Amino acid sequence: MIQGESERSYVMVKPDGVQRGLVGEIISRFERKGFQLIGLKLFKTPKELAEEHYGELKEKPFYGKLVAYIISGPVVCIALEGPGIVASARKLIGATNPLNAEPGTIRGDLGIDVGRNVVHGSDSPENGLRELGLWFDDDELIQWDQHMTPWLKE
Ligand code: IDP
Repeated sequence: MIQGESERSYVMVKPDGVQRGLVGEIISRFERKGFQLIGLKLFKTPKELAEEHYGELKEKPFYGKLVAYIISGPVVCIALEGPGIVASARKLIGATNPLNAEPGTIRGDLGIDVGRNVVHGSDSPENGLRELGLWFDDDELIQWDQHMTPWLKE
């Protein structure tokens, strides 16, 4: 039996991940884990959206460079659903600084610089919903029956 309510998380392949050809690898890690994909698009981020998404970091010294990095090329927006998805996605993604991220995590396996850390994942269920609202229109999120469910959940 799987514990916990179903949650939603906003995961994003950042411009470095797209440029490096890591989109398939990153989506694949979440698919193989068993989480359900409910939204997916390649997207060129408007500056205002990047600023709003990272609004909590406005006072940080790296904020300007962070926004510039996020709008520097296309990103891949990924909406995922599942029990405990938010915490689980954060574990799969690994620590913010790839040099501190455990091997086996996305950042631990695929990066070396905190300013180029390949992927984003929401840090709370509330932020998951907030971020999905920022990056996706309602009609871009698809409800569908995952026929694998009986093989994933008791
Ligand atoms: P998170 O992405 O692991 O949740 P946050 O602290 O929310 O980490 O920071 C958001 C993003 O800001 C990071 O993913 C990274 O791209 C960038 N960032 C965080 N700390 C630094 C830093 O010290 N230098 C440059 N960029 C940073």
